[in-house]
Amino acid sequence: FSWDAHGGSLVDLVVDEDRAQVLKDLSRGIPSLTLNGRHLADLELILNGAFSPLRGFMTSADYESVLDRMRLQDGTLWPLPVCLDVTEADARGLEPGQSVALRDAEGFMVAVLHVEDIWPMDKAREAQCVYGTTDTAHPGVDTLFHHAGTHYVGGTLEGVQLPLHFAFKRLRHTPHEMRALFRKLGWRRIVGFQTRNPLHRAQFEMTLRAMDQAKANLLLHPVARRARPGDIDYYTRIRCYQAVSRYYPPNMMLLSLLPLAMRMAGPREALLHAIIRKNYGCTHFIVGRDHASPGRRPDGTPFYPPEAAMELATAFEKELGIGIIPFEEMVYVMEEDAYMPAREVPPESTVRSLALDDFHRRLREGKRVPEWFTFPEVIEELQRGYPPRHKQGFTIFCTGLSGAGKSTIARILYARFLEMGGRPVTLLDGDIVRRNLSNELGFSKEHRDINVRRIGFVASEITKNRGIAICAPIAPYAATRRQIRQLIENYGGFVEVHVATPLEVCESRDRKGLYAKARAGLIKGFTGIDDPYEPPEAPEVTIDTTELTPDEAAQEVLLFLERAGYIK
Ligand code: PPS
Repeated sequence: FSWDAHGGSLVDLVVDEDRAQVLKDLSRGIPSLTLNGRHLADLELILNGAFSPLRGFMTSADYESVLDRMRLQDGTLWPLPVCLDVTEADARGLEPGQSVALRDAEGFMVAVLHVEDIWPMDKAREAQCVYGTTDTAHPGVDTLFHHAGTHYVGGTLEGVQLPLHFAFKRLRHTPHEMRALFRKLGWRRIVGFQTRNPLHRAQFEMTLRAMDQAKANLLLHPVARRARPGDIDYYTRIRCYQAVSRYYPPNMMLLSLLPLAMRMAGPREALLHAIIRKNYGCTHFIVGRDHASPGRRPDGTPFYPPEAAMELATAFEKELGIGIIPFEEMVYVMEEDAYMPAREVPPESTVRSLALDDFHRRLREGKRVPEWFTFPEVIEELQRGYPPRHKQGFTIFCTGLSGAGKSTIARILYARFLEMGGRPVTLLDGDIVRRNLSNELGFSKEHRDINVRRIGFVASEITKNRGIAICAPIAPYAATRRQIRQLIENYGGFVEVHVATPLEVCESRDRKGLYAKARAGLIKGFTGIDDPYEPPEAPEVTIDTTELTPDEAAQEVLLFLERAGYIK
């Protein structure tokens, strides 16, 4: 046990007020980079010392060394790259020796980067070294391939002010603050627990057991970001931790939030998690089966063997200088009405378990959850945050050719939802949107995409606030529709309705006379005539209105919504 930080002393890169003023003056004459959430999370942990001994974003020499041998150039153990990726255009404007202001989305300057190095990324090599795969089903690989720039910029940092957080301020600590608090409380042995899921009874009992084993206090240190799509939103999750905190014996644990951008890199990430906790002053760290797991490949096989993280962390336990405690699997034993380590369950006893997916399904369907599984306050929070489908918001996204019948179906649905009541409803018909949101746009691919993305954004806000958004644009491009689906599914349902009336039928109807004009060459780039329409591959509902009345067509959508549980 020691209060040392990883690789020496604890880093703190936030400068004093005088220097901050110098940097602010300097920033007027130097280029700026706007950082995304993932960059800012890394930046915060570098500046506040959680990533000690790093003093900036890695240079290519450290980066290569980390990829090849999990060590910085000076030999310090370091498992994952911590790099700043930029676009090619930004990279072209930078050169070594220059300073750059790093800003958040609002333009607020967080730090100054003194550039030492700019180099093109070799994404396939990095993916292979860090994640052991180039399969983009891995969320870390997907981020690298699809959401990162083309170049890395390395160099040392001077922090002007830590990135701002407005929520749960009392639960945020830098490593310096955390250590000071431990000292004040007289805590000398502290076991850290990293999590990105709510704490149910099994995890709660496991932490108690780990505390017992290490004779230590607990730092419950959850990640305060959504780690991967589909995770529970972190505000709800943190309210759950606050509720569970009250079940620990008095003065035995602290809850603090970690703004970590998880890579889901399994074993290598487990090492990083241990390093961070050492820097926060923990003496022990719990590593689980499937620690920082990216889930499974589409074929069902795991990306990493379940024990790999545990084995790697234990192998480096000495060098890390933090005790690694295996996550003990706890199960509920009916006869005892208590949790016990799975290994210690007497034969013949009745063990109860509920998979997390089943638990979430029961919540979604509004079914009862057994008391032994979790705490009543946690159920209440999760039910508030994740109401059953008939109380969630959703978006109906009708797509199809002009004249296919999208607007008519949309208008009927609008009226039916208002008649049903219970949720606010908004109709975002093509014409309404073009008049109110997109009146400056034409029909080029670029403009159509902007138009459809605007619709998607508005629909996502409505869905988030548990309303119904009914959209009816042509939306001819599959990739754009996919992006909107991804955005909206974070908040509620996305029901893609392909109004698949064939071109001949749409053209024979020609209610607006536009097909005739397009055929005569008076309108250029008309969808279906001389502009593409990419049909959806797996829409929730497909309707060909050739033989259906508008009411019959709308009924198809309502039947789907009823089957899927969105309306009762
Ligand atoms: S898009 O592609 O989703 O942005 O299109 P959208 O906003 O739905 O607008 C389609 C309506 O605009 C009229 N219009 C055209 N459609 C397709 N191609 C071209 N070049 C074009 N020019 C004008 C047309 O009336 C569409 O209305 P709907 O309601 O689909 O018939």
